[in-house]
Amino acid sequence: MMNRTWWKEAVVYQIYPRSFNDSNGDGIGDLPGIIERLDHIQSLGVDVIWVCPVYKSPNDDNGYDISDYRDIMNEFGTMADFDRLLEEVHHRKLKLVMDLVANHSSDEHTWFQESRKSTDNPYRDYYFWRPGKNGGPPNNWRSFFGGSAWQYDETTGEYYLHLFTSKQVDLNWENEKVRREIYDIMKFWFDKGVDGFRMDVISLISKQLDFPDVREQSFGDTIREVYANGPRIHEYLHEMYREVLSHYDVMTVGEGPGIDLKNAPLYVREDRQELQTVFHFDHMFIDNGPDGKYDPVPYDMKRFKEVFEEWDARLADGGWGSIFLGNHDFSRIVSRFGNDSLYHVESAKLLVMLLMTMRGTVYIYQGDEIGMTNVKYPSIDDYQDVETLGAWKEAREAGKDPEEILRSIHWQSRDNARTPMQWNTASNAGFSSGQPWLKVNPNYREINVSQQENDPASILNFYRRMIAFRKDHSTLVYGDFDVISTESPELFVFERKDSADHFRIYLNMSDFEEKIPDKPSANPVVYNYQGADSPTLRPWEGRIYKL
Ligand code: ISL
Ligand code: CA
Repeated sequence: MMNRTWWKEAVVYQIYPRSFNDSNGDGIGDLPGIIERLDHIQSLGVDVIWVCPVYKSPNDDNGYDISDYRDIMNEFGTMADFDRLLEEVHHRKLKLVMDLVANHSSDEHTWFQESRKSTDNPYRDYYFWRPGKNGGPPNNWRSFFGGSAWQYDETTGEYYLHLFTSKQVDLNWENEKVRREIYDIMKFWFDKGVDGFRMDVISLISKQLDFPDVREQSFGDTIREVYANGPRIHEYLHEMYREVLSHYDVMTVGEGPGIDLKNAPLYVREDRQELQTVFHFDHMFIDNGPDGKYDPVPYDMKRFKEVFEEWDARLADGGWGSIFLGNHDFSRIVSRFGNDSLYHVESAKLLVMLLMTMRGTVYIYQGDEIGMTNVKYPSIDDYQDVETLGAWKEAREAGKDPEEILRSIHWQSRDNARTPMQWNTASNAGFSSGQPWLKVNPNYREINVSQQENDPASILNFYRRMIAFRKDHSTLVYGDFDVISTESPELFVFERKDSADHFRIYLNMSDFEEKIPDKPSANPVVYNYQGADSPTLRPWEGRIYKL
């Protein structure tokens, strides 16, 4: 019998603060803006809010480059605003989870400002400094965002390591003082009453200290084999648990490039006392081609189903899964996994049926509750995301056709998920009275919260119903998950069952009709079309039967 906890049962709503709601007209979402919209979040029936980084930051990567872990980003407000947010969230019986970015700090953090001064500075060893080799960097490691992972620094004539941008400097966890600093920061926020952390690229914190050159292989393999899952990772996570986490009733979810089926239990099995859950990306990288994310190949739905099946089985006896289809780093779910033109409403509803019937803690990302879609900016100049701009630069240098690169950016850019939240039909979608930092998606006139609010058939109201349905049936949280094999790759059929209930879920993830194999005689209890007694599933039709 699985032990039951609040964080296993939680439905989490993820906020990207910069794009959520701007309260003062400077074009940037902020903390008072979030407070203004808490009623909306509460109305969904979710339990937890996860906010992407809100700490002081020069915003080279929108807050994932922190210059002061105990202060709030100027554009987002003040610590008083944060305290009020936390209070308002708790007042509504919701919980607040923050983003802990501890693999790297900003180069503008005082630790790094000190560290770069001299080779014998007390902070030198907070980061990885190495001499160059043969007139170049210490090894051939590439950054996630393109180019070398090493930056030369003139003051001392050495290079420092940065797996992301050169303003995101990798912290040296080998140094016990660094680990203490991070643990103290965690305690600072827990003592304020914060309810947990999503831990950014936590799989990367332990480095291979001999910094071996990587061989010719895909970047994904390099991450898994060289950058992630380093020699001391589990020692550090266990120490963090002992020193900090074990003293609080909080939730933890480690973000993990390079976390795979094989090593995941080492991170999350309860007896290991490390993390409660992780985000893996096996279903998110299926369409990456040989040259990675910006070289996409068609999505393989057979593989998609397998990933959910394998991961559930792997974590069934020890550990706990995370269920998500998108976040601030990926395309919009209805554009990527659904059909955002012909079957916009149907497929958006089907996707929330999928999310709310899987085993694991469920995450929904801002805007998905109204079916926000990808954006197609006409020019590269409209894009802001460092990953997108890095991919553009590399592809241009490799001589690729600009039109072709732009097409893959339309499909894959992280900015797809970062366009301002579409609240209503007012200018800038009601997000801001000023010029938004990133252009709004022009489809806000058709897709927005206020238009869906009072339409009982809207995506928004279907999200509310689906979330409530999950909350009413603990079988959907804890029950066994069994995939039923089908001939059609696009037909996803599975059952959830325990002693209380037995559900069979049919999801037609295609633009075509599908015959329902083994159709139950009773009527479905949830469905996303009007009327659901036909023997075939219409395009993107989903049905939940109680057996
Ligand atoms: O975004 C990705 C794929 O497009 C991932 O490879 C991503 O870069 C990786 O999962 C790490 O993401 C996290 O850390 C980054 C930050 O840019 C992302 O926003 C964050 O989610 C560096 O802090
Ligand atoms: Ca603002």
